[in-house]
Amino acid sequence: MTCIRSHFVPDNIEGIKMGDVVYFHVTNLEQDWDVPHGFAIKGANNAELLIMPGETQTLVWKPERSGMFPFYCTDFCSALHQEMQGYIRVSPAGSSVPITFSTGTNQPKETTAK
Ligand SMILES: [Cu+2]
Repeated sequence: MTCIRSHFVPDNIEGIKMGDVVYFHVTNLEQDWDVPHGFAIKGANNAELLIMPGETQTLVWKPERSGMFPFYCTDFCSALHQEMQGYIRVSPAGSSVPITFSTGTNQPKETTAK
């Protein structure tokens, strides 16, 4: 995943299933040295990331229930900081929902499922 003012790419993710361990590798693409971004998942038990420009950090997450989880920037980055967010949908274990992700729409354009 990448982040730059003021969005994450991708910002809609589904196909994660209960029991999965999810690794978010988040890269801050900012060119200005003083614009860190944060990354947190609502309800997660781990702390958020603080990612400096040019840096990549990893957050490991194990969902504790199925459903929708917002994720969001935790470091004020611009006037549009509050819009810097997205959604992850976690499906029940064993479901057949393929991994899909998209940006700025809920219509998946890309998929890793074949
Ligand atoms: Cu922000």
